[in-house]
This record gives sequence, structure tokens and C-alpha cells, in this order.
Amino acid sequence: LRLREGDQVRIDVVNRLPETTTVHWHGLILPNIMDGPAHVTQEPIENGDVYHYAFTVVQSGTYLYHSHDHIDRQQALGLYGALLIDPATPDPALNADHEYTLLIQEWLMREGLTYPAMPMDGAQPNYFTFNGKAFPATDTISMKVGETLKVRMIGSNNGFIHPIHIHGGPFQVVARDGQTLPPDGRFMADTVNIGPGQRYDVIWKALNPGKWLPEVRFRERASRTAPAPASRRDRGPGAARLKWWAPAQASMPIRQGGMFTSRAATWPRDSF
Ligand SMILES: [Cu+2]
Repeated sequence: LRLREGDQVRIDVVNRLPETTTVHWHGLILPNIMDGPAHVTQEPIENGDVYHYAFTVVQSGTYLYHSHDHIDRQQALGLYGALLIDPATPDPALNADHEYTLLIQEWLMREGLTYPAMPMDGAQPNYFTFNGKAFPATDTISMKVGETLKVRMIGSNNGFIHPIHIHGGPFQVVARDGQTLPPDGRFMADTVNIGPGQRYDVIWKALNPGKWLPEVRFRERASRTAPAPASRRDRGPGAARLKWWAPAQASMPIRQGGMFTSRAATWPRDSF
């Protein structure tokens, strides 16, 4: 979803799931009744019913929305999305030539099927996706040397911290959890740790031609989880890899795997 600061929005959520649901707007300042937790601020939306979420957008930056009913299953099967809010007065220093939003998710893969993962024994993730895809099915972003790319990294469904590293040179961290950092608070780095629900906006500059990977560093954890089947191994632990190439054309491929491929994961993709 893309909104603008100052917008008055109304989002009608129609529940076409075979069970109840709600939607939470993570990080937004809004009336309590619009916040989403089932049985806490609202009764859950029954199958076939509609709930009108309405609020005025008073912030800008990178946020997310997700199911807030049966979360362990619904959010873990992909019922979430990016919520990007453009500022009423854009700051040219925060603009980039290209933009990419990266939603991180962990899965548990067993015998070729993906299931919701949890940070507990027997359910730990061993398969990782960016925007629902594993390398090499992830996107590629083509850039020219000298161009900049703004990446919004979102911890949309993870129980662990994901260190996201971009090859080819440092990026500038310009926002965290939707909050734009003041100019003297912005800093250079080449890795940021994305915890559950966290967001980082970074601006990366293509300094040299080539194929530059953004990826998740997961080796330690990989060694503690069951190996994926051999044919899938290179999409398993450590596979959360974007690809971005920077030839005289720079580009950016994006790496991760397996959504809605399992019997456990059968929600229609357009449920929201
Ligand atoms: Cu929240």
C-alpha cells in the first residue's frame, strides 16, 4: 500500500478466508479501534464480512500491515504487506534513482513443502524468502554506475534477527522503523540487523560495474537446523539473497524461496 502523509484513508477489508481475521497497521498512529488486534480492540471479521479501517495518515516512512488474528498461521503464511507513506514535503536528500522494498520471511521446509516457522525447537526456519521468492527467482535491479538505490528492508515475518548485507560498498542508513534520521544521525554501514517488525531504509550507490548481491547472512543458524533436501540446499540456509548487478549497467538480483507451495499454505494470494 502506498499512502501520502495527510491522506484520510478508508480501507475496507473483506474477509474471504475460511476463518476470522483482522488487519494491524504496524507503527501507525491511529485511533485504538483501528489498530486491529482481534478480541482486543475489535471483534474479528467473520468470513464474508467487511471491516472499515479509517484514519488520517500523520506519519511518513516505511511501515507494514499484517493479519492480527491467528497470527502464527495467517501472518506466517504471507498475510502481510508493505505500507509506504510518502512525506507531504519530500526531502531531496532521501531520494534515490531507484527504489526497492524487501519483505523478509522465514519458513520451515520439510520434504519440499514450506510451513510457518517459529523460534522454537523443531519449528526453526531453514528457508528464507525476499518478497516471497528465493534466489534465483528473486528480482534483479539494473542500475548504472553512479546511480543510487533506496532499499526499504522490512522484518515482515521473522522470529529471528536477519543481518542484511549488501556487497559492493557501504550504504547510508537514512531511516529506522519509519522514522527519518536527522541528517547528523544518518550513518554509513554495509550490514543492518533486521529484527521482527523492524524497518530500515538505506541508500546504496553503485560504485563499480558488476553483479552485487544483497543477502542474509545465516550460516550459524543454518548449521543448527536440519539441512534442506539436497536439490534445494542452495535455496535453504543462507539463501536469502538478492541479486543486484552493476555492469556499466548495475543491477541487483534479490534472493529467497518457496511461498504458497505447500499444502499447509493454501490461502488465496488476493485474500486482502
Ligand atoms: Cu504493530
